[in-house]
Amino acid sequence: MRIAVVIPTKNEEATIAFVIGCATAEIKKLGHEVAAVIITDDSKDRTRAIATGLGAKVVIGEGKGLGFAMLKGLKASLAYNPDIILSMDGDGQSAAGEIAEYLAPVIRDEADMVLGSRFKDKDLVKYHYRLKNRIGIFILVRILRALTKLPLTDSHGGLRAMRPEVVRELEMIGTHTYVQETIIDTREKGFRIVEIPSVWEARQAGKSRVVGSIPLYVMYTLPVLILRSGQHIKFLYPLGAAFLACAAADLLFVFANSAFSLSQILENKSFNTFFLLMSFGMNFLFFGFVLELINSIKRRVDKI
Ligand SMILES: Nc1nc2c(ncn2[C@@H]2O[C@H](COP(=O)(O)OP(=O)(O)OP(=O)(O)O)[C@@H](O)[C@H]2O)c(=O)[nH]1
Ligand SMILES: [Mg+2]
Repeated sequence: MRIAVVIPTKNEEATIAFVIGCATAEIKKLGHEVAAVIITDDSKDRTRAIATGLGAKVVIGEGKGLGFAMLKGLKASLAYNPDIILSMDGDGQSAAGEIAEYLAPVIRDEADMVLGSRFKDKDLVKYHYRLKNRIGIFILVRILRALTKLPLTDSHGGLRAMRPEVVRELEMIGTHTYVQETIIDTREKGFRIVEIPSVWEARQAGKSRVVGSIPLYVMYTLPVLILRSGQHIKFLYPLGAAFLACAAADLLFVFANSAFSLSQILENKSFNTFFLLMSFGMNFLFFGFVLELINSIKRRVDKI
């Protein structure tokens, strides 16, 4: 089989040679051909130079987030006509020795995408995993379970295997939502997803590039997750309509209490509340409308 490996990197000069070396050696040891190693890169250090020297193709990530970079890298891997595409973090946290276990469900035709879970068995995380990360994963997993109806136990495993069909059809809305949107999109399109237990080593060097700031991460991911859940239709429109109805009621109240005299209406304090309620109502409706517009564009792109 021909296996392509796509590795996202942001300043991983300390580990990239090790990661490329381990992945290619493992794939060859299993009797497969390495179709290509692709670095989807947003680095200011020597990561690109090192990867190029080792024969990897470098796809520039353009600094628009991991999601954008990965989508570009995965699509680029299709040019090498691989039978299976692996994605693997560039910081050495994923164990290349597990590659066979990721390929197996695809080769046995039991899965189209194989995800790794660091929480499916005990003691898979080999270092002190911070509480704030655990809480974040706990929340994200619950959201993903609700959206996909899959019994997932992790959202952020660093190693994945995918059929090229999955990658060919993959489209994402967000630029920072690679881990979540790939699962949601793959599931929506009817592909089979399997989760296997997977070891998670400590970062070999540097520090986390993805979750630098939790508020920023939430800002990037929350609208995309609301959009993909369809909750904007369920909640934003009714919420907007409810606020507008309250605004209308408030206005009637103001009119009735001011004997329909313009000067008294303007002096009535409840008149300010009317503007507040109306502004909330319009904002909820507008946000819902924009999200639905993005959703309909995505559906059209998916069809194409
Ligand atoms: N091209 C590109 N790669 C990125 C970006 N952000 C992170 N990466 C890479 O994506 C991989 C995962 O990022 P990490 O920061 O290690 O995320 P994490 O593993 O969830 O966090 P830690 O457990 O703290 O390492 C690493 O190989 C990063 O170099 C980005 O914006 N662009
Ligand atoms: Mg990492």
